[in-house]
Amino acid sequence: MRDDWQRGIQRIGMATFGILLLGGTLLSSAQSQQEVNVTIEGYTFLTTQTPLQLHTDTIIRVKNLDNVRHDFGSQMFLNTLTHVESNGVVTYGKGVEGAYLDPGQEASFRLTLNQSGRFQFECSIHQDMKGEILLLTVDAV
Ligand SMILES: [Cu+2]
Repeated sequence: MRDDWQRGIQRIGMATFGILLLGGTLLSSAQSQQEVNVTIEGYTFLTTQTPLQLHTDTIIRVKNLDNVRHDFGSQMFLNTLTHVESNGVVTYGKGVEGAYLDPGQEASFRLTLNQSGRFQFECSIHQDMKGEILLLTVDAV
Protein backbone atom coordinates (compact mmCIF):
# COMPACT_ATOMS: atom_id res chain seq x y z
CA MET A 1 0.00 0.00 0.00
CA ARG A 2 2.77 2.40 0.99
CA ASP A 3 4.81 1.36 -2.08
CA ASP A 4 1.90 2.24 -4.35
CA TRP A 5 1.66 5.63 -2.76
CA GLN A 6 5.38 6.26 -3.27
CA ARG A 7 5.20 5.15 -6.88
CA GLY A 8 2.31 7.57 -7.35
CA ILE A 9 4.42 10.45 -6.07
CA GLN A 10 7.26 9.45 -8.39
CA ARG A 11 4.90 9.42 -11.33
CA ILE A 12 3.65 12.91 -10.52
CA GLY A 13 7.28 14.02 -10.37
CA MET A 14 7.96 12.64 -13.85
CA ALA A 15 4.80 14.21 -15.25
CA THR A 16 5.79 17.64 -13.93
CA PHE A 17 9.23 17.27 -15.49
CA GLY A 18 7.59 16.40 -18.83
CA ILE A 19 5.36 19.48 -18.74
CA LEU A 20 8.33 21.74 -17.99
CA LEU A 21 10.24 20.31 -20.97
CA LEU A 22 7.24 20.83 -23.23
CA GLY A 23 6.87 24.41 -21.97
CA GLY A 24 10.49 25.11 -22.82
CA THR A 25 10.09 23.70 -26.33
CA LEU A 26 6.97 25.76 -27.03
CA LEU A 27 8.68 28.89 -25.81
CA SER A 28 11.78 28.46 -27.99
CA SER A 29 9.73 27.67 -31.12
CA ALA A 30 7.61 30.79 -30.57
CA GLN A 31 10.77 32.88 -30.49
CA SER A 32 12.10 31.49 -33.76
CA GLN A 33 8.94 32.10 -35.76
CA GLN A 34 9.35 34.00 -39.01
CA GLU A 35 6.70 35.88 -40.94
CA VAL A 36 5.81 36.69 -44.53
CA ASN A 37 3.13 39.27 -45.24
CA VAL A 38 1.26 39.26 -48.51
CA THR A 39 -1.17 42.01 -49.41
CA ILE A 40 -3.44 41.67 -52.39
CA GLU A 41 -4.22 45.04 -53.91
CA GLY A 42 -5.10 46.01 -57.48
CA TYR A 43 -4.97 42.38 -58.63
CA THR A 44 -1.35 42.18 -57.46
CA PHE A 45 0.41 40.28 -54.70
CA LEU A 46 2.70 42.53 -52.63
CA THR A 47 5.09 40.44 -50.56
CA THR A 48 7.04 41.66 -47.53
CA GLN A 49 9.54 39.22 -46.10
CA THR A 50 12.80 39.03 -44.24
CA PRO A 51 15.41 36.42 -45.26
CA LEU A 52 13.79 33.13 -44.33
CA GLN A 53 15.46 30.22 -42.66
CA LEU A 54 14.88 26.56 -43.27
CA HIS A 55 13.28 24.28 -40.70
CA THR A 56 11.67 27.22 -38.92
CA ASP A 57 8.04 27.78 -38.04
CA THR A 58 6.84 30.11 -40.78
CA ILE A 59 3.60 32.04 -40.95
CA ILE A 60 2.33 33.57 -44.19
CA ARG A 61 -0.35 36.20 -43.60
CA VAL A 62 -2.42 37.14 -46.61
CA LYS A 63 -4.85 40.04 -46.75
CA ASN A 64 -7.17 40.89 -49.61
CA LEU A 65 -7.66 44.67 -49.92
CA ASP A 66 -9.50 44.44 -53.24
CA ASN A 67 -13.25 44.42 -53.55
CA VAL A 68 -13.26 41.16 -55.47
CA ARG A 69 -12.56 37.64 -54.31
CA HIS A 70 -9.05 36.27 -54.80
CA ASP A 71 -7.34 32.98 -54.18
CA PHE A 72 -3.96 32.32 -52.60
CA GLY A 73 -2.77 28.94 -53.77
CA SER A 74 0.62 27.30 -53.93
CA GLN A 75 2.34 24.04 -54.66
CA MET A 76 4.50 24.65 -51.59
CA PHE A 77 1.70 23.43 -49.34
CA LEU A 78 1.18 20.14 -51.15
CA ASN A 79 3.65 17.89 -49.35
CA THR A 80 3.93 19.86 -46.15
CA LEU A 81 1.77 19.87 -43.06
CA THR A 82 0.03 23.22 -43.28
CA HIS A 83 -2.15 24.95 -40.73
CA VAL A 84 -4.60 27.29 -42.47
CA GLU A 85 -6.76 29.79 -40.67
CA SER A 86 -9.32 31.54 -42.81
CA ASN A 87 -12.61 33.16 -41.92
CA GLY A 88 -12.49 31.67 -38.43
CA VAL A 89 -12.05 28.16 -39.81
CA VAL A 90 -8.86 26.23 -39.14
CA THR A 91 -7.72 23.48 -41.48
CA TYR A 92 -4.67 21.35 -40.89
CA GLY A 93 -3.05 18.73 -43.05
CA LYS A 94 -1.06 17.87 -46.13
CA GLY A 95 -2.38 18.57 -49.60
CA VAL A 96 -3.83 21.99 -48.86
CA GLU A 97 -4.07 23.85 -52.17
CA GLY A 98 -4.81 27.33 -50.88
CA ALA A 99 -7.61 29.51 -49.62
CA TYR A 100 -10.14 31.89 -51.14
CA LEU A 101 -10.21 35.38 -49.71
CA ASP A 102 -13.33 37.50 -49.97
CA PRO A 103 -12.96 41.30 -50.05
CA GLY A 104 -11.26 42.51 -46.85
CA GLN A 105 -10.60 39.00 -45.66
CA GLU A 106 -7.38 37.65 -44.15
CA ALA A 107 -5.94 34.15 -44.07
CA SER A 108 -2.83 32.70 -42.50
CA PHE A 109 -0.80 29.67 -43.47
CA ARG A 110 1.57 28.17 -40.95
CA LEU A 111 4.16 25.65 -42.07
CA THR A 112 7.82 24.69 -41.90
CA LEU A 113 9.75 24.60 -45.15
CA ASN A 114 12.65 22.21 -45.41
CA GLN A 115 13.87 23.06 -48.88
CA SER A 116 15.33 26.33 -50.12
CA GLY A 117 14.25 27.95 -53.34
CA ARG A 118 11.52 30.08 -54.85
CA PHE A 119 8.02 29.16 -53.84
CA GLN A 120 5.46 30.45 -56.26
CA PHE A 121 1.89 31.23 -55.43
CA GLU A 122 -0.97 32.35 -57.60
CA CYS A 123 -4.63 33.25 -57.78
CA SER A 124 -6.61 30.57 -59.57
CA ILE A 125 -9.39 33.05 -60.36
CA HIS A 126 -7.12 35.57 -62.11
CA GLN A 127 -4.47 33.60 -63.95
CA ASP A 128 -2.09 36.59 -64.33
CA MET A 129 -1.78 37.05 -60.59
CA LYS A 130 1.43 35.42 -59.45
CA GLY A 131 3.98 35.99 -56.73
CA GLU A 132 6.78 34.22 -54.97
CA ILE A 133 8.45 33.73 -51.64
CA LEU A 134 12.21 33.34 -51.55
CA LEU A 135 13.60 30.86 -49.12
CA LEU A 136 17.36 31.24 -48.95
CA THR A 137 19.62 29.03 -46.96
CA VAL A 138 20.85 31.41 -44.32
CA ASP A 139 23.53 30.13 -41.99
CA ALA A 140 22.45 30.15 -38.40
CA VAL A 141 24.28 32.67 -36.25
CU1 LIG B 1 -7.43 37.03 -58.00
